Amino acid sequence: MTGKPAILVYDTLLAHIVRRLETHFDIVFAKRNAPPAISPEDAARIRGAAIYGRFGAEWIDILPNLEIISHFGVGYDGVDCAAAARRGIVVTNTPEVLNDEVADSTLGLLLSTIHRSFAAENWLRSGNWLKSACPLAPLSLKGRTVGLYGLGRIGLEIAHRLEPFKVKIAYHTRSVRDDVGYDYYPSLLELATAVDTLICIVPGTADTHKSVNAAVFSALGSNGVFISVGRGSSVDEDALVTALETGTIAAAGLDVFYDEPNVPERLMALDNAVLWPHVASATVPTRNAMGDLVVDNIIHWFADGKVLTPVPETPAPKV
Ligand code: A2R
Repeated sequence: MTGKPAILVYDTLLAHIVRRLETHFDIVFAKRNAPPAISPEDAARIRGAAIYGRFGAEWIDILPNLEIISHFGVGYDGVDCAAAARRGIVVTNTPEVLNDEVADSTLGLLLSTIHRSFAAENWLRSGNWLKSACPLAPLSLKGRTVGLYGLGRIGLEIAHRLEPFKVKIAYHTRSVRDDVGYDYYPSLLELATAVDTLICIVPGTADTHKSVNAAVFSALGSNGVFISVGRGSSVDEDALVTALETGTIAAAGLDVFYDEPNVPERLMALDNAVLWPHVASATVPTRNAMGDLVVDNIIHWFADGKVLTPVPETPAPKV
């Protein structure tokens, strides 16, 4: 193959990424969230893909010369890594550069859920303050025990930010960390039983699928607060809505959902839920940093056959 490598790029990808890619590569735009529609000529010349969310066998199978899938985002559960691995295609993601932003946002979501700051602001903007004082928030962060379901790169940053709030911190992962002093629970259910605040920051995998379920909410209890910032697929959303409707738990703050961007009407109707449109990393500086990693992985791959951040399912030489 001669000339610049051709890169498939989802049409809704950050402009910053497209601008940088355009200076090194030929770009073939593809519609995101739609069945693949691409000419056989383009399919044959594409050697890389800059994408996010779903990128399954329907794409991988029709791109015979694909070498690298550079995923925008740390969670790459939408990429069919098994299909990529079978073909020797390298998959990369964007870890680390979003840790601080997501951890900051998580604390914001937790405080907003507990203090109901959205309701207080609505109260002011609706002119209600002129008539009476804003109702008290029913919950407080003070004295809580916060359980982290997931204590990886992002989870640890969340834990560090929780420390100054003087809450107790505990966690559940599959393996105990020897570098933290937080209480470890060998199962999610045991963690939920021990805490009154649960933060979900595990990846979306077959093991975590709908793992935050009715039993977990019941264990969390009527003073319980649930915060979800990992993947919506980890939560049994029907069970969550029921738990919020019936007072099985007190409140929830959600940045991720099972079937984004579709949010169940029952959830929308609840005033004890804070709902964010998957924006925990969504600031210009952080999204640009993630975008730079997407581009740099592709540049390195075509320059010297190495990448910065391969996912474990498709090991590759590292820069
Ligand atoms: O289980 P471990 O020891 O591998 O700990 C990881 C934990 N984790 C799990 N915990 C319990 N049951 C599971 N089945 C399970 N699977 C994984 O989640 C580790 O503590 C954490 C994942 O950490 P990292 O791989 O460093 O991911 P990072 O960068 O913190 O991002 C977490 C997720 C992404 O995958 C996206 O879905 C989302 O946050 O943005």
